[in-house]
Amino acid sequence: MAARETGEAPAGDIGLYRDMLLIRRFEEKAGQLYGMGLIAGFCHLYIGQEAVVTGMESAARDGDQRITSYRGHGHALAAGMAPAAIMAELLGRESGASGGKGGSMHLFDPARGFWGGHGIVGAQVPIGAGLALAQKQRGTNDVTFVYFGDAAADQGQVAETYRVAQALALPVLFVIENNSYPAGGGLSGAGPGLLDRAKAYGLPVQGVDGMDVRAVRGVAEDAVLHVRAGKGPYVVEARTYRYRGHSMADPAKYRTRDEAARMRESRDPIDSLRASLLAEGAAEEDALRAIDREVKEIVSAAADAARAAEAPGDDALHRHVYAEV
Ligand SMILES: Cc1ncc(C[n+]2csc(CCOP(=O)(O)OP(=O)(O)O)c2C)c(N)n1
Ligand SMILES: [Mg+2]
Repeated sequence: MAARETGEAPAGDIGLYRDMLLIRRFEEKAGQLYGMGLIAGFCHLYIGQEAVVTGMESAARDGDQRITSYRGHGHALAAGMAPAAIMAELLGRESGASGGKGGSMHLFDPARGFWGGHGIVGAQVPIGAGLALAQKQRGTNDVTFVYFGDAAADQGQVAETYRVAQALALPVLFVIENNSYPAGGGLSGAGPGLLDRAKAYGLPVQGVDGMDVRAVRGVAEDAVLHVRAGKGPYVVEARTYRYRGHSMADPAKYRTRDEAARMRESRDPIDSLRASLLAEGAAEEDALRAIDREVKEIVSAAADAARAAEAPGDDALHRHVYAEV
């Protein structure tokens, strides 16, 4: 986990619980603000998938880099970006992570190794390999985490990136977040399995239950060990599920309401961990309630600050157009 602006999370499994809950509450609030007309443009929520980025990031350290798709609020939070800076960006405010000019799909924070937020499906995959190439050339042992969806995994540029990453032994960890759905359609995944395709290029692969944060952490630790040791790329496929539509504009008519409700009731990553922690005596109900309250306060404060903040002024139009030298 990179240095964070939300205070240190508790260590171990309780930290995983807090990190997932922060993403869940943040996304619920973003959904509300979108419904109130305060967020313009696209907004893709990560609700249901929290265990993937939380488990993966638990194996990261300072200096590691990460890059993801447009469904990236949770990744930005897990990278340690301030919830207030992310929320302000969603609302197009000057205090936002990208100065209010990027919006939900274009969050960036190079100081925390967070390189977006990309709206072109799959584009982050070769860019991520480029980040890893830079790390290798600098002689660090840092890892680049590259997150992408099941539909993105169908793209030719992903196959090309596997090939180059393997040939150059790049320090890159590819994480396929298989939430079973491409945008507004049915199940993806025709043809060879997503991991078989990577195996064909000689990359080591591992599948994992993406609704079980402890399982994801275990696989992340093995994968990071491999990549950090200079042995080249690694691919993880986390099988997960998104509860909401593809974006806020998607009523998700291609599946029954029951399907999402069943998943939420039986497989929810946060409820499952909460139940395990209590059953194992690893946490007290009161302590978990205190975390719930703390997280809610962080998210409410971020939303209040974003609503009160200013939009960028006209002068901002001319900034960030050309590199300043
Ligand atoms: C190159 C490109 N093609 C099509 C689109 C439209 N589009 C946006 S999201 C999406 C589906 C991506 O699904 P997946 O990779 O599974 O990621 P998820 O949204 O499920 O996280 C599509 C086709 C796009 N943004 N870019
Ligand atoms: Mg998908």
